[in-house]
Amino acid sequence: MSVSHEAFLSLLKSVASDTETMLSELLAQAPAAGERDRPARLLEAMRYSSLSGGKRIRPLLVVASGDLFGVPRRRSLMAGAALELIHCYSLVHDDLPAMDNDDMRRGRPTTHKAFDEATAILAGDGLLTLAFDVATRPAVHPEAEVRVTLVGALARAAGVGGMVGGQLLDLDAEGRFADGKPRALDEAAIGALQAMKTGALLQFACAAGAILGKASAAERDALDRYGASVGKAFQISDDLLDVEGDSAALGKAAGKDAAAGKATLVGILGVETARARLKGLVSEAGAALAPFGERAQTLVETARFVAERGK
Ligand code: GRG
Repeated sequence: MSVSHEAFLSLLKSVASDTETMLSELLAQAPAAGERDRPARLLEAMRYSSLSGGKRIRPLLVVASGDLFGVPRRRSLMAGAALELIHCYSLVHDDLPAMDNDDMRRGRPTTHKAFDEATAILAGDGLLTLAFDVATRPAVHPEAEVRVTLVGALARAAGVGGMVGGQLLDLDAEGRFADGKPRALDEAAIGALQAMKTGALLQFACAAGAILGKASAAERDALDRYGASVGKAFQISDDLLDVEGDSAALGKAAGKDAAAGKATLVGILGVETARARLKGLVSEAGAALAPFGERAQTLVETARFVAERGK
């Protein structure tokens, strides 16, 4: 194992643990100023959905990109926690019977199975809303203008033109709103759908470090290109896991994409070509980081980790 890979794993571990602590504090029983009460059942479902699990890749990307600009760790972690709340909400809603209808997530029953559907919907809503509360707090950045830029970017990544829009396109491709028959999408259409559904939040994670660090336009652009490549790599690697992984190791059902007739790049390209594409994306991600030189080693390792997590 290379030194940089060891350092990467240790950073991933510490970011995951700090994020866990921060999320647990944000989801404490005591209401925050301006809140009236935090109903116990809702809070319990929100904690269940966001604590004890998850690789915390998105917060890691915020920290690693923020580190390039000397962003204090606590600020990156707060922004990362806001992003993770949105990611966790998306998983809760994605698992619902009306969406992917999954029973297991992160090795245990999905939120609607552990509680009930109405509570799961509200827990997702609560996590999403809390994310924006957190992102506007001065602990993220003392300057309101920086926070406004961050919140705007987060909303656009998560909303109609990002993750939520991508989810709709995905369901549409499954034939959910028409005749029930999956629609064959070409490679470009799958890429566009995935860039919205999963890529947008990952790309935002990289942009967040640049926003908090007041990066130049050129630096921001380099991180955008890196984030886009990592987003694509993440999706291909996730699709490969669905094809090749076993459910116990995955912590959720495997083989669901093919069963649902989901349009994936692995389905179009085949496993071998998809693996080659993945390799190319890791190189592309590394090349985008050239302006940062050795300082970007953690981000280079992150791209590798994302691509290789199925192995
Ligand atoms: C329901 C609004 C709404 C959106 C759902 C992101 C998404 C859109 C659905 C998630 C379904 C899914 C499995 C997508 C593939 C990529 C993905 C987001 C995988 C899970 O992310 P990880 O691996 O999960 O980072 P952990 O558990 O480590 O946090």
